[in-house]
Amino acid sequence: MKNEPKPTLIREKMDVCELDRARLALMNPQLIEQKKEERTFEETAKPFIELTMKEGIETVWDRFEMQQPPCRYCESGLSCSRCAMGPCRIIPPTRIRGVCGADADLIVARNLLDMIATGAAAHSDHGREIVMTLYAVGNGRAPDYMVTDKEKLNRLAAEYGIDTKKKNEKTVAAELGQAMLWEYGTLNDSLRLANRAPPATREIWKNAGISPRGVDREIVEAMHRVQMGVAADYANTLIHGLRTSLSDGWGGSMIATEISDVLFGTPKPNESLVNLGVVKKDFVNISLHGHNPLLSEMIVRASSDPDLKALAAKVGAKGINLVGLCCTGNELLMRKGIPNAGNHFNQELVIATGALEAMVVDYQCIFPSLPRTASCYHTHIISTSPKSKIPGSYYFEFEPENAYPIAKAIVRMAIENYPNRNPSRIFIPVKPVKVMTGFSVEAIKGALGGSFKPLIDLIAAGTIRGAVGIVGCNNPKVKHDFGHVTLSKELIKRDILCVETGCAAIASGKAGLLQPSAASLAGPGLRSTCKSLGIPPVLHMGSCVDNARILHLAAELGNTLNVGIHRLPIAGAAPEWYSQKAVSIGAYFVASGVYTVLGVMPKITGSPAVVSLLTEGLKGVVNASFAVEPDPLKAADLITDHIERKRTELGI
Ligand code: BF8
Repeated sequence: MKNEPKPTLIREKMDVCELDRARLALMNPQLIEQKKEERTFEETAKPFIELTMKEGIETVWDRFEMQQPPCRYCESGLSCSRCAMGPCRIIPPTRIRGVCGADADLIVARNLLDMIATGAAAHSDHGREIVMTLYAVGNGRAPDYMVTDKEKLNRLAAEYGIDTKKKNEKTVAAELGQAMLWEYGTLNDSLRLANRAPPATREIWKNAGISPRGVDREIVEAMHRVQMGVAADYANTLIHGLRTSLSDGWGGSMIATEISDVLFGTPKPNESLVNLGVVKKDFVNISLHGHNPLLSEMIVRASSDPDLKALAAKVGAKGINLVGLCCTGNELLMRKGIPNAGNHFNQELVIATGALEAMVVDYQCIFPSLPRTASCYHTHIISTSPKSKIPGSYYFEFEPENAYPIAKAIVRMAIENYPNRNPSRIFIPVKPVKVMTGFSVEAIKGALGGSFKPLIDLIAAGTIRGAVGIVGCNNPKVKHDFGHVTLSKELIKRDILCVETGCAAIASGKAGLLQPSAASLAGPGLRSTCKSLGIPPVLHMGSCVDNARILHLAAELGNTLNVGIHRLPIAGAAPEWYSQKAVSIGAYFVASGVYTVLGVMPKITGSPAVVSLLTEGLKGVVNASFAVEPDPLKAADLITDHIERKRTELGI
């Protein structure tokens, strides 16, 4: 304990709760009742939203209201502030070009490429940290980590052409780590894991000039292109967006997924609980929020440390209770069965339980205002990444070389905060919902008896009409969880299997769709299949980088049938997306041949040419396109029509 790492405070501790309360107009009970219904579709979130409104605790919905109305030029993608000659806005009939000469089409396309590159960078940099840890394991520099899935390590090594004979595990880990790190740069000029795609899909990429060459290479080239005076043609700009996104889906994200499995285990079906009711009244509660499993896996281990358990008892707690949030939560739910408190819009509400001693964050999708929220309670916000030092948080600099001592110090800090809670403010009026998760590609194959052929036979027979990947976030433009849950329910009713990740998967979990018993909500074919296999009609496939699992599954189906991914009766959907990462995901789904329906309009309406390229023109390039449909029932119709069309084309 003497040598345990100590946190630093990023700027000063926030104490702004009273200020925020004074600023937020207190609402009358009728308005609270109305807004509670408007803000979320999740019944178990409603009491917490009500509490925040009654107590004047600021949430994402309040900030969204403060930002209304939005700038309509920004909303349509027609504003540009990339260089110092601007900012510029396109306002016909007079302002039809920016100072640099870029027209509406180019401004919209550059903005979109920027979003794709940002999202691809986020996923891929996360992947880099994971693979650097594997490399460090191989070189004996990360003593707290180990290879958990040896079979996967060897399988991946074989994919990378590494001879594993007569080599020990550490050597293979180091060689595989190095081979993957090379793929981030420019030396290889191709991505090994992209070879998983069916030959017909790879041929399409080759013909379109979008075969991904290197993860960093495509992202850096994208940033080069958005520099003023480089990109000049909107279509040429967006085609590089597809290439960049492929380097994420078949590169950075796939590497993140596969090596996380190697280090922490490939998920297998398991049972757990979700929603805010997973916070336990008399326990030290720690939420693990963000995206990267490197630290959170260590915290899971530290929470079983006998000294820390004894300390928890000493402060009067019944134990240490870990709960996940967002995608770090998805990683832990899939592999370890750690209960999950919710998705993106549950992150502030979990603090309002009054029973959260610490929220530990790594990066991505973390509201920078969390310390403001926490200042209304005793909760510590603990940041851990040098990329995401949050003002008002306690900061431990996470390093894989020193992972376990850091994890222990964090858990200790949470335990020592337990006596500071105010028992009269503890508010956990909801019960958690059961979920079955852990459907990695390997687990799905295992459930099918070791081959994808039975699934293909079921699809060919029409028992299951097709499959849809539902992914992405929460966005205050959509009632929280409404898009995900409504679309999932409608599709399973139509015998369409849903595979889900990220916040979409958690939304389905909270709505009870990740239980085998939800098969009763499915159409007759999907229902009987789920019942005979003992699985839910909505399969949880993991976090957002785990959308690579969905690509891998599509590739397996295409390879089994010997067709390109674009010929399969499958689709993608992101009903409530907000993030740049989701733009990259949507782009690599489409570039891989998967028709994808968005529930929120991207900022592209200022250019009819860009809209037309994305919704129509791409069909001539990658045999797939985007659609935008905010109504989830109409989105279900679009998806069903697409799946039926693909079935007809396949002659099934
Ligand atoms: O990566 S689904 S809100 S938590 S971006 Fe974020 Fe969106 Fe959730 Fe995970 Ni993905």
